[in-house]
Amino acid sequence: MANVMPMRLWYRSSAPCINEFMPKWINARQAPDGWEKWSLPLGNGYMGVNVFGRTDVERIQITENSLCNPGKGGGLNNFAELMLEFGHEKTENYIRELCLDDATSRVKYDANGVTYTRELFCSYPDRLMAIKLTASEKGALKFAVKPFIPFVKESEEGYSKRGSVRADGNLITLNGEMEYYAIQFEGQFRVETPDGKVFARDGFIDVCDATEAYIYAAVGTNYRMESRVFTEYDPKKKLAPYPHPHEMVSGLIENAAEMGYDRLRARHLEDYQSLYNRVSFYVGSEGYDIPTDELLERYKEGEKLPYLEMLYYQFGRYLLISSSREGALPANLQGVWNCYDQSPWGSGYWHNINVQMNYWPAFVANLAETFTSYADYASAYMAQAEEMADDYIKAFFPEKLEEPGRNGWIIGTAAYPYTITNAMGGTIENPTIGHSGPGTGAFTSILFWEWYDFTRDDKALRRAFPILKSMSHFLFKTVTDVDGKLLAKFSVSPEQMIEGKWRANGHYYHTVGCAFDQQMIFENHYDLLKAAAILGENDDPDVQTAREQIDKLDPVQVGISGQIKEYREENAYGEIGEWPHRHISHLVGLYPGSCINRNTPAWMEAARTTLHLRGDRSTGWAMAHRLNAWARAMDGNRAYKLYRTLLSRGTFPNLWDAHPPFQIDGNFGGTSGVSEMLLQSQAGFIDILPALPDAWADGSFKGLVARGNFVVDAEWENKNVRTAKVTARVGGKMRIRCDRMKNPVFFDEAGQRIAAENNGGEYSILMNPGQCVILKPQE
Ligand code: FUC
Repeated sequence: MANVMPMRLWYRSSAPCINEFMPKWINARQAPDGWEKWSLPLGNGYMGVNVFGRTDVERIQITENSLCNPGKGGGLNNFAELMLEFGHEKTENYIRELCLDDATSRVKYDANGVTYTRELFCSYPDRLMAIKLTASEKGALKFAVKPFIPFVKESEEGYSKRGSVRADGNLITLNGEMEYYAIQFEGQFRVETPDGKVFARDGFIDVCDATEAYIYAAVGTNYRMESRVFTEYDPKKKLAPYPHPHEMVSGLIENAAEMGYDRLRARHLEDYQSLYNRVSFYVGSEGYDIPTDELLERYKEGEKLPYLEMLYYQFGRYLLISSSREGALPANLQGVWNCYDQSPWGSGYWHNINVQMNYWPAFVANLAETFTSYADYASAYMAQAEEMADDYIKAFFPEKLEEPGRNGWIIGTAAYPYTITNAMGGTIENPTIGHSGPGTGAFTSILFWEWYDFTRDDKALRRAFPILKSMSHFLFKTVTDVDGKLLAKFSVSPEQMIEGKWRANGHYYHTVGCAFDQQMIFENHYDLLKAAAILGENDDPDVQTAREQIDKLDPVQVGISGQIKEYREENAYGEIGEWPHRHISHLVGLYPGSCINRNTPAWMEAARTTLHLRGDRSTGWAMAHRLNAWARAMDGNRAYKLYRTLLSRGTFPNLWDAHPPFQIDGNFGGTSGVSEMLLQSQAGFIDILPALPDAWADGSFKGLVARGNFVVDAEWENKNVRTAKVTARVGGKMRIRCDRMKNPVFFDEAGQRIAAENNGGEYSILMNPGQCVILKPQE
């Protein structure tokens, strides 16, 4: 099922590139506006590519997520810069685009009476980037292919980066070593032209007299996403057993040359579209013919431009497919895109909201496969996470310490491809600097339950169960009996500060039983109980303890302002901490958790009050979290307002989310928020259009997924659902509410009526795998 209309970001000028083309200009943390705000991202999980679309010297920047250099507190490094020198200064009819329908970037312009085109994509099945270049006149294509290694540092002790670039025939090989983790890296660029000439020079290749040319690029390092990388504490030895990437990269490049561009492209399309095409979303076409930067500007002025709203939604799905694929590292804080020497926050996997938000759209927006890379990452770090739980319990609850490896697992805020950190965000020796409580682990494990709940895949359940169980086992130890309640001790609501003026002079507030930790512990135990019931593990000792403890967690308390209390000791809203804080950690039970739902009306009301009091304006991802929360609070117009705010105040012209700086979490949170407006299922039934705004009075969606692995389509007019369709991927009891359809009647595909049980507007039907039912209002 294709989208109702083409989805593309497009511009009439190239991305700016200031002081370009010398490695020395890309200074650490210097904001290279062109890259962050204007370049267009491609990716296949294994590599990320930013295309500038320039005509004088094209800049194509390449990222590989394992090339980390933790020197000076940073993390991910820029892998390579590929320059294509055309020398076309004066051009006409310029256009560049990123088409989401085929995950392809294109550049087209006229220079000297010739039309030049470029087409670029990153293929997951063939693990490479491919570029096709053409000229409208025979032999008019002439350019130099010049890759370089940015941020080479020969002399920085302990943190050096060395490398060289060699051209031979039609192949350029770039390789080197980054000292800290002894990372060996290699990239290859192969140039092909059916009718032109290719000359290898000193580190680059000249192409001339061509009408058509192709470049294939593949990159790799000796990194492996395996346990030993995390449990080996000597950075130099982490990658010691793994082979140099040369053979792997050579294999990819040879395969590319053998296949040729058209086959590579067909394989790319087949792979990409098998994921992307599953979902369509339509609420109006206005804005389609406006360049994306102008579209965003006009949107900020308040124009109604639904095309941008659809585009941003699908862009989030596109980015997830492009940055999170099985076999590669998961999507980090910037997905798989980084041009810096020291990337912001090290491009880490930040676990007090950011990395979880990356995966919030995965299940509902029909991309469950993208979660596999995070699940595999978790399998790799789990042994270290268990060691850290041992240390943590030893330091804080020595009386509860069990044998090593028997204390559950823990994850703190900061995590990277090579190491994770403990739950306080600080060190065991100095826990006072921590800023996020033990709930961060359960904030993570919730994704594993959702993975199963949305897919109903036994394999996912078998992976989720031990993760939930071991997390509960750890959490049992972190709670203390206080007047009959079990409260997390050393509890911290992520990043909330007290005293001083905001960050200046302030410090993190440490307490007992804050809402964040209590709600997350509750959700983990609850998910464990559901998983255990399915697997017949009800008698497991941890499951029994979770059952005993769950009712004593008291996850939601309402204060005198009618708010959900962030802290038990708080009376009125905002008494403790920054009242407009970006984190809304006391609402994690509303989203992504589900203990606050439409069956708990008093809590729901308190959640709304809290959202009002907290305010809408915040950083990129924080607005996205509010959007999801308002959708769960079933206020469509307010959710829509948040979506508009996110787009207007937290989005760069290339539609990347602006924390600022660029963080990809807000993109993903935006996509999940819109999905939540359209479809929810956390309260035990499928809820169609639970938060539909007036602005989307007419529209349709196809392919969203509800828990139970039911795929849902709907069409509506004047906010009334005209027809909806539910397809059972795995079958089972389907429960549904569709308050926007009067007296729904159920049909099979042949138009035969199907009986449904009606329980106060909640209908249920037992469905077979593959079966579909269609809902229509009674005539
Ligand atoms: C969390 C947030 C910050 C930032 C950082 C990467 O700690 O509180 O705002 O997004 O992650």
